[in-house]
Amino acid sequence: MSRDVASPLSAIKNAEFVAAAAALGELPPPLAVEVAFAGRSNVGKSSLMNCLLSRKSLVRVSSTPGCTRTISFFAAELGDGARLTLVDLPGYGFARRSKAERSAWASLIEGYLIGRVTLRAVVAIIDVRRGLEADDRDLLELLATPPGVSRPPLTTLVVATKLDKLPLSKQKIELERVKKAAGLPVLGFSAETGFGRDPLWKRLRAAAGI
Ligand SMILES: Nc1nc2c(ncn2[C@@H]2O[C@H](COP(=O)(O)OP(=O)(O)OP(=O)(O)O)[C@@H](O)[C@H]2O)c(=O)[nH]1
Ligand SMILES: [Mg+2]
Repeated sequence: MSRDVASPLSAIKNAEFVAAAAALGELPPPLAVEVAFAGRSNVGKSSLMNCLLSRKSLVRVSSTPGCTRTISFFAAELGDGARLTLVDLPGYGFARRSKAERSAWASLIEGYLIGRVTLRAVVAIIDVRRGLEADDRDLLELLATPPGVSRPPLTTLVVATKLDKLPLSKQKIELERVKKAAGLPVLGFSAETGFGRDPLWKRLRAAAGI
């Protein structure tokens, strides 16, 4: 597995933190087109975003599950001047928190996904070694429900990450398994090696219309 060479369409001219919101009332005004990154705690959401943004640690990465507790917004300017906001969502399915805390999280994520007018795509991130789990199915179902606001159709991109953790001989088989379970195309990814970065940018740009 070799690192993809960044094309001008996925080169990053600038990337910066914009805002973090712990409640729906704290969301920044919906001014730029957004793509959001969702998945179970510790699946590798923040790492994948750093990889896309060609930054080591702009988005906070932690070995402690449930580290990302806010919705965080990052503005990116690409090689050709196109602009896109990347949104890091809190991880779901972290059992060690209280029920009340978990339901507050769920309503924050759901409120954002259903109500954000500038949202164009959601990357549903799956750990390729674990496959599609109940929480992931819930997310895919939520993404397929009509939004509460008027906006162009949302694109769901299923990405199976941590591909580097599987031997080459298993990668294709496991990707196929995730694809079958999700009923959607699946992109393989590794934040460790950068595998899948360019194809994902291509899909994100198409979904965002940039
Ligand atoms: N080998 C390998 N490790 C990864 C990859 N992506 C993430 N990790 C590791 O997995 C752990 C969790 O990564 P994060 O990016 O913080 O995951 P997250 O989904 O943002 O986690 P929360 O914000 O807590 O929900 C870290 O130790 C990362 O270094 C990958 O593609 N390959
Ligand atoms: Mg995170």
